[in-house]
Amino acid sequence: MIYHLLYPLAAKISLFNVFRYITFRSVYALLTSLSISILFGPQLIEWLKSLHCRQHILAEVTCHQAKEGTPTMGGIIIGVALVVSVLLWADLTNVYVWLSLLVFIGFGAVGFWDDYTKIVKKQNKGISPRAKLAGQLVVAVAAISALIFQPAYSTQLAVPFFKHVHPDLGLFYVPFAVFILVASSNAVNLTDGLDGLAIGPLVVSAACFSLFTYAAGNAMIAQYLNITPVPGVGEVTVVCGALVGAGLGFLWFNAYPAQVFMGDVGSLALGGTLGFIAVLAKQELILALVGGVFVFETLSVILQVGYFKMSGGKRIFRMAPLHHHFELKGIPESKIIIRFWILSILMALMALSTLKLR
Ligand code: 57M
Repeated sequence: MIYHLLYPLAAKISLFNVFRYITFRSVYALLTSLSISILFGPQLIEWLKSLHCRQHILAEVTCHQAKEGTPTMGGIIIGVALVVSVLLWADLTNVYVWLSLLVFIGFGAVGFWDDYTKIVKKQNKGISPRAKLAGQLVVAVAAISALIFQPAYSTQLAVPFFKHVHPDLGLFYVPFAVFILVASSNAVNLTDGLDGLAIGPLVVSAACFSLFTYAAGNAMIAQYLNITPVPGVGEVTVVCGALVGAGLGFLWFNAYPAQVFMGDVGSLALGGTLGFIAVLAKQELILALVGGVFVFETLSVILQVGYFKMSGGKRIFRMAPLHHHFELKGIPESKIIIRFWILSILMALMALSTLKLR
């Protein structure tokens, strides 16, 4: 709204020209969402406490017993900060901006449904995995179907390292992209098991994708870097900026020892949105490197469950997802978290370097 209100004034006062720039608005989107989540975070935590939205810790998770009763569903503050900031700073005539917000809200609604069933209705297991997956599929299919009908959007796939390989998946792009959104949503959810473990790499990934969306949306940069141009997607950089700010603001309270957890309302929404931004930027495959921490965590579960079934009860890790393995080895929680953050930064830098390795 600020963009729509103030940029037209540039015709009279040249200073307002600054609102034209995606970079400027992305930085202010970041600062706005950061301020909202830090300023309103304490109120939200008190509100969640008053509604008894508190995490129950299973008895077998001995090293987490001190966390019993920590308020959860803090992802709501990320959502509020993100939506307000994007509405203020983005060009609201841009369809990709709206689709990104709708993906966040859609996946967030599925997570909210699960949290509500678990925490408010006290049904310990929440909604069934099948219902959760069905909800995620509905949101993902709707978003990707809307996306491929955009005239400027191509169903070609960019393959990292190979600048001339762009297979056109045609209609098969829909199931492929839907898989990315759902997998990314669940991977962030699995990772969200230690204080700041999911939101740290999420902020790093969103920052990294802000560069990819900016580059894809700028014809000259896209041509120079030999990446698929997506006219209009540069505006999603504002969404990435708002995500980084909202995530950092949430981390303020979720940092070890956490005052609040994000809940599925946060983890499913953030993961789905990250996947969608990778699809928008036409960097679908590189997401596996940018979000490498989420991939390792998910692979550890797949390997653990697969090996457990095949070997008749043996395990590869002491416990999956991977962060539990390190905890059970006696590594302090804060050390595991910071090491995962370091890995995440390294992998994001490697992903950015692929822009020149083609
Ligand atoms: C949700 N939820 C956290 C919090 C957070 C198939 C199987 C691997 C599934 C997996 C699972 O259920 N994962 C999804 C993980 C939970 O956090 C809540 O959930 C939200 C995210 N959805 O926002 O509201 C607990 O995580 C801890 N936590 C923090 N700080 C945070 O900032 O410390 C979360 C956020 C919280 C808190 O303790 O209560 C979770 O871990 O449950 N299941 C598992 O991860 C289980 N693993 C397992 O069973 N492994 C088996 C097999 C099946 C692979 C094995 O290795 O043999 C673990 N879950 C728990 N304890 N709770 C086992 C140990």
